[in-house]
Formats: sequence, structure tokens, C-alpha cells
Amino acid sequence: MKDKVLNALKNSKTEFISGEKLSEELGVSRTTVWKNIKTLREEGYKIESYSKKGYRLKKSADTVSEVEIEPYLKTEFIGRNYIYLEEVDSTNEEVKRVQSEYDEGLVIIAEEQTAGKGRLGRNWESPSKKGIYMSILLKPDIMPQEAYKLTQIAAASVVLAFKALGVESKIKWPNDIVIDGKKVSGILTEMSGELMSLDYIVVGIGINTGFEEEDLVEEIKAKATSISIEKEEELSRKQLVAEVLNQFEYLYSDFIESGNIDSSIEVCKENSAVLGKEIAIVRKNSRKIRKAVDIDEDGALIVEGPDGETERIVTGEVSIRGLDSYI
Ligand code: BT5
Repeated sequence: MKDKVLNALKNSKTEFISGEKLSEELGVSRTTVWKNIKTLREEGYKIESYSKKGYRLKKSADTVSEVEIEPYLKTEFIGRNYIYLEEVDSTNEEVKRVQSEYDEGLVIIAEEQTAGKGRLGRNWESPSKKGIYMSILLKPDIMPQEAYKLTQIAAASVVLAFKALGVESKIKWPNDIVIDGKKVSGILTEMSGELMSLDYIVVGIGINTGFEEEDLVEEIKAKATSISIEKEEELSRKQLVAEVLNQFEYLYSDFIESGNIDSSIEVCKENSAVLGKEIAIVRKNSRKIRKAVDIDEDGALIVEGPDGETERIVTGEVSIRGLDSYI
């Protein structure tokens, strides 16, 4: 009902709409209308009310609910099932809990995560409304070994979405998006399946939008950033969510139809923060300096050693660092 009241207010644009008219149109009592207006206000919607004229929406809340995303979403199936939560432990975990009830394309998004996850059990800082925390459910007919390609598709989607909204960023292979050498977004791809058969994939995307420096915990201050730290103008979170999903559907569909991720790799190469650079490749017990020279058609990083010998690095097995900074 709340969404219906909101839509009615949105549809009447700058005109006032009376409580009586709202209750007639929606087939509910005026008290119900009023209660829903109250809830919307609590959520941050600025709604004017005058006793003789009724209600008028003055300003939408900064939420990423379905009603707010819808006007910007151009997809056919990604995000057409959309679950919006105020708070969750991790959107990736929530997708795993409900995945059997949904087709691919389900998006779960939360205003806040209480146990946001990075790779390898690391943590992802997810304070309320200061970022985008969302996960996409996919059920492609591919081999489990190919699942990591989805990280490249997602990274390309985030960079293209930023570009469409006037923000330049780069990809620190394989799963970080950086601005001025600092991490603004991270991707966590998880899958469930057996050796020869894939059950489903969850692609989790975290983007720092409204973080200020004081919000960043000490441990990540030196290497993390946000859109509000980097840009003077505010970026609309709702537009960004929709744009990432729009780009994702395009690149993912291209992968499913063509069987390759060439389009995504092209974006990843063009916007790479590591290609052409000397980087440190950190494994459990070793650290090697190599030059990043290419990303191959499967999304693996090709590095070159001092004698010109090349090595192919598959996502997940190593950490990449700049020689004197994060990247
Ligand atoms: C990632 O891991 O970058 C994957 C992040 C994925 C987050 C999304 S949010 C929606 C979905 N639901 C989840 O629970 N997760 C996904 P990794 O490359 O391992 O980087 C993790 C490291 O980045 C941490 O160890 C910190 O050092 C740093 N970090 C943590 N929070 C950060 C933040 N908000 N911004 C930048 N860096 C952060």
C-alpha cells in the first residue's frame, strides 16, 4: 500500500492530491492513507500537506527501493525481481537463502549490511545509506570453472555505469574499481555447484557512495574512497543502481549469446589500473614483482618477468599491489 500511495503522489507531480481522492483511488480508508504518508515521511520523503488541498510530494527520499529505481531501469530480466531491505547481514547470503524460489535476474539490495563480505572471509564496510550493497542471482548454463568470468562482467558494468554518470574510474584486476588509486567498489562472485555442474552464481557488488573520510575505519583509510570524497556533485544512488544493472544485463546477455566475454574484457583492458605497470604479486609465502601486460580472453591476467617470460594468473589465487601504494 505504501508504494501505491507513493506512486499516486508521484503521478500527481506538482499538483496536490486530497486524502479523499487518494482513499477512493486506492480503495482504502483515509486513516490508512494517512498512516502510509506518515511511514513515507519517516523514510525521508518530504510530503507537504494542507488541510484544504491534500498532499504533495516535495522531495523523494534517498532510498534504492523498487519504486525509486524503476524509472531508470531498462532491463528485461535483471532486477525485474527486486528485493529491497533496510538491513541484512549480507545481500550475497540473502540471495543464497532464497535462490531456489527465483529465476535468474533476482536482485537483492539493502540500505545496510551488518556482516558485509569481501573475498576470502574478509569484511566489507557497509554503513547505512552510504553505499550500494546489492547481489544478482544468475543461473547460466556454463561450467563452474567459468564462474569467475562474471567478476569481469560486473567490473566492466560498474565502470561503464560510472562513465554514463560522469565519473571516471579504473579496474584493479580482478575485482576492485578504483578512483585515483583508491578502492571505491568491490565485487564478490560466489557460486554453488559441483565439479561438472553449476547450480547458481551470486554476484555481489558494493559501491561506496556517501562515505566521508571519518566514516572509514582506520584499517582501510589509506586505500578506500567514495564518490562523495572524490566528486563535488552528489551522485544519485538510484540512478547508479539502475545503470549498473542496465550495463550488467547487456554484457551478461552478450556472454550467454556469444559464449565469450570479449566485450567485457575490452572494457576491462581499456580501463585497467594495472596494465603496463610493475606490480607486486602476493601469494601466501611469496612476493614477486612482475609487469602486467595483458588480460586474456578468459579474464586471466598475463604478467611478464624480467627475462620476458610470461605467466597467466587466474583470479582468486593472488593479491595484486602497486609497488608503493595500494595500486
Ligand atoms: C571485495 O573483496 O572487494 C568484495 C566486496 C563485495 C561487497 C559486496 S556488497 C554486496 C555483496 N554482499 C556482500 O556481503 N558482499 C558483496 P576484497 O577484494 O576481499 O576486499 C575486501 C577488503 O577491502 C577488506 O579486507 C578491506 O581491506 C577493504 N574494504 C572493506 N570495506 C571496504 C569499503 N567499503 N570500501 C573499500 N574497501 C573496503
